[in-house]
Amino acid sequence: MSYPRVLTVQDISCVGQCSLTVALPIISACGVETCVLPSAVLSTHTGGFSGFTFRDLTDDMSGILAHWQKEKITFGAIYSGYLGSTKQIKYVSDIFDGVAAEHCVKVVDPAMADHGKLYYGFDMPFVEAMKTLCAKADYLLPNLTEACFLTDTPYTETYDRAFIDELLQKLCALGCKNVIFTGVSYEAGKTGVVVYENGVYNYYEHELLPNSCHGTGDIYASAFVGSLMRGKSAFEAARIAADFAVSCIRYTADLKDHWYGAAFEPMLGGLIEALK
Ligand code: PXL
Repeated sequence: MSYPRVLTVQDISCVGQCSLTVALPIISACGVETCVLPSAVLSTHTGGFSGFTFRDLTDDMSGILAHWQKEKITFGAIYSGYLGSTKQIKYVSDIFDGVAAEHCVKVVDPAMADHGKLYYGFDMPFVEAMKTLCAKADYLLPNLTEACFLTDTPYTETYDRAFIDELLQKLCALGCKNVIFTGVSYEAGKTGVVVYENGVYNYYEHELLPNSCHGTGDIYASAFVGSLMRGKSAFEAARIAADFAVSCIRYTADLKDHWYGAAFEPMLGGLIEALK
């Protein structure tokens, strides 16, 4: 029996419930071995804290890759998230090429922007480099802001299906195979995820909660990757991940002083159930 093994490359924000501190528990809860390559270590994430520390681990990456290759270690899926530097994107691309098992699924979350703006510390050269990594993705998971940056499209919060269709075409023109486009809303009070697979458009609509939480994109992508590795179709994985993310945001709304991330831990049982 084969045992699914994923590598995820993203930062460790020691406090903040995002990136590796959510990917590792969530993908593991899906029943999938989760290997990690930290892109950077921060005391907290950059969205709302000030004075955080940032240790860039770019220079460790080529040595780590070389060791894995020497040991003949490969992965059934490689999922990249928040990356620490523009230079690092090239190393992640080498990792995609160097330690992919046969039929390895490459998932790129271009975690770099939200609400119309790049996250702190990112610039246009980073966006340009990210386009080259997106070209290698079997599944690209952008939100609306990231999709706009990646396609040089002005950001707007008012749009229709034709606008989304055009973004999907332009994202695929970067070279990625399929797009899982999160946070696409066609109706007030609702949002959803577009699953654009082999040129076919599908949409899973769900509730739009009044509160939003930092790190929800990472929770979503992790649950998507875990579900995909458990043999779910892309649409099923997108639906399971959306329901899980919504449950985490709803739970967090009732918590006091929990502004920095989504409290996903009590919801893991529901994710495990959904995968049965
Ligand atoms: O959730 C995305 C993310 C991941 N890692 C760090 C971040 C952010 C978003 O701001 O700052 C360090």
